[in-house]
Amino acid sequence: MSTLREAVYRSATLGLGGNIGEPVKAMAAALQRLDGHDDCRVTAVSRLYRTPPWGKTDQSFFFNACAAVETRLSPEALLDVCLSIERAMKRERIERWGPRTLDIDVLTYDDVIQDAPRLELPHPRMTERGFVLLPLADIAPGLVVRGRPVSNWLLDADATGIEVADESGDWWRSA
Ligand code: PH2
Ligand code: MG
Ligand code: MG
Repeated sequence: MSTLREAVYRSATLGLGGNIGEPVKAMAAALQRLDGHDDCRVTAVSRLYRTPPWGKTDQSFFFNACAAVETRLSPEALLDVCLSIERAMKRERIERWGPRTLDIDVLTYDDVIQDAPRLELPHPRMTERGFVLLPLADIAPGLVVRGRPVSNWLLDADATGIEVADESGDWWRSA
């Protein structure tokens, strides 16, 4: 029996976003693929948000959402699955913080804190971004990140211009 099969399921959260092509379709397809993965299941998906671009502001609005998954993959293997899904969705990325078809970030993995160059956990900028905290608060308001619950970080976050684009947590099953 392989170690992979014996591993217990761990909880992780993911942030999804995109602003070129058909980002909602790409995000939905990505979540369906993750849910269909042998070592991964999607346990909750936030509402869908339309968000002003952050960092580099002269680009289109983004769509953003967050998901909770249970996985028996290691953090790095989960990241690899996310990156391969990004590639499969023909991700195009020209510059840092610039337009992209699909971005999937591993936000948290259990209570793992690591500073590894490939994957920093928790995601280093998640606690300052409204486009991450608002959707994450839909599905995990009590999740403690860097000593504070997500709902509490949200109080300090700038949510200007962020709108709910789809009220249901089911948008990803049909898109
Ligand atoms: N992602 C970025 C940079 N800026 N802005 C919004 N609104 N949403 C994003 O997902 C986003 C961003 C880099 O990953
Ligand atoms: Mg990102
Ligand atoms: Mg990314």
